[in-house]
Amino acid sequence: MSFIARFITPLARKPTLHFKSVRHSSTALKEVFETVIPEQRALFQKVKREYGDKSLGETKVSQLLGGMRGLKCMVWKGSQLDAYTGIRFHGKTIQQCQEILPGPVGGGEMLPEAMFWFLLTGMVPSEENIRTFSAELAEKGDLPDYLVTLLDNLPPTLHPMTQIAIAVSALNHESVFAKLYEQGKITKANYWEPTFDDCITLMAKLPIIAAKIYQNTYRGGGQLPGKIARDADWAMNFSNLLGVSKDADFVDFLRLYLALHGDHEGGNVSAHATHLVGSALADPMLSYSAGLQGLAGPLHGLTAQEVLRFILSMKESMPSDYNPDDIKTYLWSVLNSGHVVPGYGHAVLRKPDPRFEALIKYARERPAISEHDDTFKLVLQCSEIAPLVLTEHGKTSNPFPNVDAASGVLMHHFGLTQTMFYTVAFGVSRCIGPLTQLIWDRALGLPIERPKSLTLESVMETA
Ligand code: HAX
Repeated sequence: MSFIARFITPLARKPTLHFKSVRHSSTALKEVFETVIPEQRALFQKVKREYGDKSLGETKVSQLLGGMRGLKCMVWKGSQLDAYTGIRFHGKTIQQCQEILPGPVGGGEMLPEAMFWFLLTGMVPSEENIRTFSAELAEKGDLPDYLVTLLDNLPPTLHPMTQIAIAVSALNHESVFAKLYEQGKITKANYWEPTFDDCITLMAKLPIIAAKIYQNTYRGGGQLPGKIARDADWAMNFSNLLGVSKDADFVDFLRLYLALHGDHEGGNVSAHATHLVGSALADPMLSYSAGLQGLAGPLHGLTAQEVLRFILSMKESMPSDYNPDDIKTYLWSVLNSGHVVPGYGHAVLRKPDPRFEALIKYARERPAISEHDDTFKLVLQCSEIAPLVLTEHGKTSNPFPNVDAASGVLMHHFGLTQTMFYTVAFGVSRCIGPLTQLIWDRALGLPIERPKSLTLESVMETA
């Protein structure tokens, strides 16, 4: 069993527990989380003490030169990725999470805030826990005036990802952790508490930040079309604030989308960047702003915007009665021009991304998408043909679709057509994994990250 698996398993193996909510859910969540800390701190010390001298395998020069692929160098509590079976959240598959995590009142997809709770504690929240947690997120969901002014003064031509990174950075004005640290009022043993509070504040305000960016960039600014409702869940409030679709399916799509994109273990750029910056005790807002800036890279989250453009331009360049050969020809033209096929490939996965499959399943269950949306049909066909072309091309380690291959086309279906906004929606979701981990980083007292770099000359000498 790997080091990380040993670390995670005791929590994952626990029977799923249900906690009764108290007055305030994030207070309840904080209390539940506090109960888990001693056991996990003890486990951390045990692993450190008993396994500290053990080897997790050698570091190859190819890893040092190749983006640290496969290098085991980080603890991540909530999820772990397997190249073939895909992501597991505390040992649970996406489908199992969909079965056990609470959805909205009246039924629907699992709620992303339930995923937050589950990732943080390893326990399944009760419906009541989640209703009050959603209510607290709503309560804390408004923007301070200075942030409204700041966003209103950014040029609408500024990429929406830059806008969200700026806004999240500026939100550090609200950071309780930063204030208490500066005043010398906290010690290592309780760093996690204000970190927890900041993470909830940040999560609560991300939907309105994103909606404000959408409003300013695409609608000329002014009042948002909707208001935050205390009885609405996190995704529903996001949907209301955006005001792009009244279709109930859109809200449910958002719930699934936000829950699925939240965490993908620790090594991906947005998660690792948040963790790295947080390791210097930067507050959660600054840390997550760094994560968002990594998410804005075209090989990572920005692919969300690239995929739809690519699909639309494929559609445009083919005859209306296109056949599979036309798709192949288009894919080859992309590859031959030296570009990557966006939405395909993965640094770790070696099979179709289960998040892609979950989104496709969602769409297949809705005839308005699966039977009547031509762009979606093209995405589906492409997901069958592109792996063959990429395999023939011969470079890609994983020719299968990743999560971004499906997300954009579904947003497009619901009328969210501004592709540059897609990664912002990803950024609203991605807070879930990195922030829950940041709380654990502080609870476990993880040290500042400082891996070793080598010059090429010293690589040759050492190796
Ligand atoms: N199209 C064309 N070529 C591809 C490819 C694709 N979709 N995926 C990988 N390759 C190429 C790489 O560019 C690389 O070529 P060079 O040797 O010339 O540099 C070669 O195949 C080997 O790469 P790899 O080992 O398969 O993949 P990496 O681990 O280096 O990179 C990436 C993983 C996801 C960055 C890569 O597959 C890619 O660029 N995919 C397209 C962009 C994309 O979909 N990104 C989103 C990934 C999921 C995510 O993070 N979402 O947020």
